[in-house]
Amino acid sequence: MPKLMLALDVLDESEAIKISEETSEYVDCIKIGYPLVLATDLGIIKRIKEKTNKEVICDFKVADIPATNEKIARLTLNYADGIICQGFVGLDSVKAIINVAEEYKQVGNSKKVIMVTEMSHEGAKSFMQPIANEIAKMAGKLNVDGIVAPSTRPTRLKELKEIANNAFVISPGVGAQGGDLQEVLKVLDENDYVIVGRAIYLNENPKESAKKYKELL
Ligand code: O7E
Repeated sequence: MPKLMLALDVLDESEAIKISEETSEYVDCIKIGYPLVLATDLGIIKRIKEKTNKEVICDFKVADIPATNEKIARLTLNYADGIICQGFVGLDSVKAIINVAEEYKQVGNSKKVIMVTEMSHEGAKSFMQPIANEIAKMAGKLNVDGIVAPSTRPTRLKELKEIANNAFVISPGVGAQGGDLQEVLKVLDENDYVIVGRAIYLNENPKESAKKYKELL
């Protein structure tokens, strides 16, 4: 059974804390990205971790030259348990992030590097999909911890998971984006994560919604 990752894309700190505390019984990991960090500050990652005791992954989809990726990774991993980066920028840019994560590992602090292959929205078919298999191959070569692949396209999810076979998969698209959870469950295993955002945090009862997803998983 895959794990449940909450995409905490709300814009208000008290709401973020309330939802993450209410749902923490059913959520395995929390993903925090630009919406919440820009609405508050980077320290929100630490505050949510303290309130929930959950693993927090930071989703900045980092996509810059190696020197800049390194700076972003250093600042982010000071707070987060893992970082999400884009793979299309190439091997050297992703390697710069892996190097920072390895520095943390050397002092006994394990940090995950997760790389996007193909995104879940319609527009990803234009430019990302044609190169996504190559990006997934690079995930294997670089030995990243995880990849991001779409729940909106279970066939592609399966292909990308098979190509990057040493990496776990975190997969968005179930819930508000209409992905078919039953099809996704045929592909993912216990090392992987289903990401759910709006279907939980916009529900009038986020706790009940998180419980429902946890049970379905
Ligand atoms: O559609 P929702 O509300 O369930 O939220 C999905 C979350 O996953 C949201 O934070 C969005 O930014 C993110 N996401 C996608 O929806 N599609 C992708 O292809 C990639 C991501 C993402 O988070 O990438 C890193 C995991």
